[in-house]
Amino acid sequence: MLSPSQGKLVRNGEERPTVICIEGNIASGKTTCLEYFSKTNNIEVLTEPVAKWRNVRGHNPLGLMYQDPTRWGITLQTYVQLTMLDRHLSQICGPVRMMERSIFSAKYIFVENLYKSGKMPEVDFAVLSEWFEWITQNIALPVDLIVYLQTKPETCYERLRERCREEEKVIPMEYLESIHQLYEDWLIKQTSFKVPAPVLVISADDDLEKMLHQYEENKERILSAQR
Ligand code: DGT
Repeated sequence: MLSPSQGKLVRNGEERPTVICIEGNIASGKTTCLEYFSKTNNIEVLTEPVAKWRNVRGHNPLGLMYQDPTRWGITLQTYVQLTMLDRHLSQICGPVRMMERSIFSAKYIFVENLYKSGKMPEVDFAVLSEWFEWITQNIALPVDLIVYLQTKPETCYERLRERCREEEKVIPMEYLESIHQLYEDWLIKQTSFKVPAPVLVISADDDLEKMLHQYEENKERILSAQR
């Protein structure tokens, strides 16, 4: 259905670009993966709108959420949902779009984690879920492939310590373990939520050089958006 040289998919007679989402735990190496592919011709790379989450009209909902998730979880997640929707719907410049995470992982991983860990009040979860369901039932958000960077939570913990992002200093190992488990249930066991596209799993515990080699090896498979 897709020719890598052309990149365009034809579905229901309609030609549209291919959309690939890079998923994985916090500090799993998504940015490195996106940087690698940004050097390839004809790929549009969209990173997560983290800068916006750290500064919306002078406020930092990401930092607030880490300080007091029960109070600020809904605030961050509402904004994450909006900014991810905006990313999904923005005009695609080129035959292939590669984006960091998705509106799906924001809900299935992060909202779910806040709720399951008892840090999000039920009413906040209900309102976010209503929004999410309305969006996904009324707006087409096509995804053709999910690339899951599978890491041990310990690897992410080490990388987090090294990069030292101010807001993330409070993240404990248990948080990364919960996010990891939610990702595994969603994308590997496929027992929790609907998976919107085929999943390509790349083991991402290795150092930078080996990871770049893996991306090189998987490039064609990824760009042809088939398992
Ligand atoms: P990378 O390149 O794999 O190291 O990716 P990062 O760590 O730069 O980017 P990422 O997506 O893991 O997350 C940036 C920060 O935003 C991190 O502290 C986790 C947080 N975050 C991302 N999405 C959500 C979300 O939907 N809800 C919550 N609560 N936090 C989120």
